[in-house]
Amino acid sequence: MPDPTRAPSTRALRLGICGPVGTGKSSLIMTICASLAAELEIGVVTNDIYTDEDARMIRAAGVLPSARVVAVETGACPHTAIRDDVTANLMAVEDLEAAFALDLVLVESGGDNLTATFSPALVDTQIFVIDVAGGGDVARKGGPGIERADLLVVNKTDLAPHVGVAVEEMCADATAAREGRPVLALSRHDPDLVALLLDWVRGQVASHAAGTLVPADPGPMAPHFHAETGWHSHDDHPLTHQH
Ligand SMILES: Nc1nc2c(ncn2[C@@H]2O[C@H](COP(=O)(O)OP(=O)(O)O)[C@@H](O)[C@H]2O)c(=O)[nH]1
Ligand SMILES: [Mg+2]
Repeated sequence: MPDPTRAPSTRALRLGICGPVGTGKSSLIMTICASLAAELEIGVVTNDIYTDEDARMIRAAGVLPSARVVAVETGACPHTAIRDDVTANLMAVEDLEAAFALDLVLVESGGDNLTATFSPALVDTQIFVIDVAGGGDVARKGGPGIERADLLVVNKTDLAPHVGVAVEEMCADATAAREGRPVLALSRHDPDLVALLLDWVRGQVASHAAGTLVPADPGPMAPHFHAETGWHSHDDHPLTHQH
């Protein structure tokens, strides 16, 4: 239900791309840029633990002018930079928006595990990416991103026959976990599936511009373990936990 008190937005849509390492987040960003750069003004913020590897890869792909791709180095706790203390990411997004008249800023999360999600203070909408190579049971394992991200992408469907995964079953599991939220099977090698992704992105940009997009928080990540400090959760105040 659109919120009638929300004014149409004049800033870019901020779209977060989250999910485990290697599931295809940077590739998905490059696909969106390559396909939509003619119709939308796009910028990208990447998060890497120690390097600017993802930003360099996206710049090297030549899908955007280099200055529109900015890297945030997160240190050893990449989920904190997208969830608890989003300052560095927000500054990177706002700098891009100030430098270029953008319609869309894509924020890629740092390589992390199944449990990390973006704060609604940083992004307006978010995609969680899993892939068939991670195993057919990943969707059943749940977590805030799989269950409540605005879109769940089940990626690399072209690999399914090689890794013995039934894509339909995996998507059905995901759909059951998501209470009606959308699930998209995707392969960058399948233009029909890529077209569905692009339509979803266009729809989000349009409803953001119209002021009808209401950011939904998937919720905090589950309690988890760091070797140095042991178990902690991210539902506490950002300043009260240390890594
Ligand atoms: N077969 C296949 N490989 C893909 C697809 N998308 C990405 N990849 C590959 O998966 C690997 C990891 O991709 P990347 O985008 O760097 O993942 P990220 O760590 O989530 O950003 C790379 O070798 C990509 O070429 C896809 O749709 N199909
Ligand atoms: Mg990446």
